[in-house]
Amino acid sequence: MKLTALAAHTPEAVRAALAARGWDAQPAWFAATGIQSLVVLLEDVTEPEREALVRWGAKAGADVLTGAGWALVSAAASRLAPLARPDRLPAGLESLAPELGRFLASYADPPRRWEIAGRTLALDHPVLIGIVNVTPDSFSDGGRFTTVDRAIEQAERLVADGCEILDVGGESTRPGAAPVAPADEIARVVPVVEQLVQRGLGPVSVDTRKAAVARAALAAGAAVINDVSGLAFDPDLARVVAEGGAGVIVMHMRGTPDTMDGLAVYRHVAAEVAAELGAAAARAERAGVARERIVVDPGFGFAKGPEQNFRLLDELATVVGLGYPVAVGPSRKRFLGAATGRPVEDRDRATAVACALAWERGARLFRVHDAALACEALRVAGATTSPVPTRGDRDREREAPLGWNGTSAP
Ligand code: PMM
Repeated sequence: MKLTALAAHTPEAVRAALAARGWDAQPAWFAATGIQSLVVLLEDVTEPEREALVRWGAKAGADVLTGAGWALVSAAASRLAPLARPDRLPAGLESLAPELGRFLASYADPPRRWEIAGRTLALDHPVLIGIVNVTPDSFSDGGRFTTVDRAIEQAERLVADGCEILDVGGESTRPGAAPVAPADEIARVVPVVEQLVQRGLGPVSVDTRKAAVARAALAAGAAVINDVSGLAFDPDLARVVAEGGAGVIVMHMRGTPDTMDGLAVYRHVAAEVAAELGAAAARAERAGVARERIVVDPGFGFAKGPEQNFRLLDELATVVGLGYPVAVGPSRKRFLGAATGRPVEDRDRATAVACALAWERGARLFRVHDAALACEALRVAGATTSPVPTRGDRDREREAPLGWNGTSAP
């Protein structure tokens, strides 16, 4: 007998090994994701639930580590699947099914599209979002692109370098930055949005926390609102997004740019950021924003210190597990300087590496200042993962057996 160790950090190695042995794309993907080992952390677990989990674990061959009120469960996805099915669920674990079902469904069938105003963006490859700052005090552009002409010039370069979306921002979110009145922010942002749309550059996203700015931007042709406050700053913003049929990026932060550094206290940063982001995305859905229009972003650098940013980058799969497409914006941020010793104007290589790592952990959109380096890094990263079978592949393989999570179309 001959032994070969396969890589287990993604289902890719198993999928490729099965494909090399003649399996079709869909069953190979099903099987590879099904035998992938997953670890879920359960909290607010009652004592009877804990006992039921331990009994199930012993029978199912799953590892269960528990303490008062919590359990860590490690098992192949296909072994966890019965816990999400009311008809196969062991007695006493009923409260687990809905959340686990949602997680397993998005794990087996990650979102592949993002609906924004007027179009659908495919997420089967890394999507670059180019930053067009029209603030006089943005920390990394140093205010070089304050006029419309310069913003357009910058946007053209970003598109030429591979950006598919342009993110226009008229308010600096750096700690200590002067607040900008909505009318001033509109005056900065709207002429740039209009020009970008007129020239066919875009789709255009607008980085704002304010409903009035979002409304004006959408009327000018923007397709996405990017809110660094995670819909917490302006209670009307989510409704404006919903009414405008726009896409939204819901970013995680705590407090405001002026108070956030003091709020960077976490016991388990990835789990807490994911929980808070999940609540923000649920707020968007309650306000009428369709799930397909929502992207979440862990908010690197916002209410996080360097170590917390690196933990979050490493544990990004926890945010991906929420089931929304994930955007990241590590571009030129301080934590990259902390690791490399490089000043802000020399962090594009570090940004490109961070983007590639984030792709491998499941991020699909990347907000960057310099697109050329990030694009190259992401082409390499993207080439290491073959896409999940598309609907077309599935139609061709309609005769395939049911998936491990009990659905015929994962
Ligand atoms: N970072 C900044 C501003 N907007 N939006 C999203 N979605 N994600 C981010 O990480 C993010 C953001 C701050 O950086 P900048 O001032 O260089 O644009």
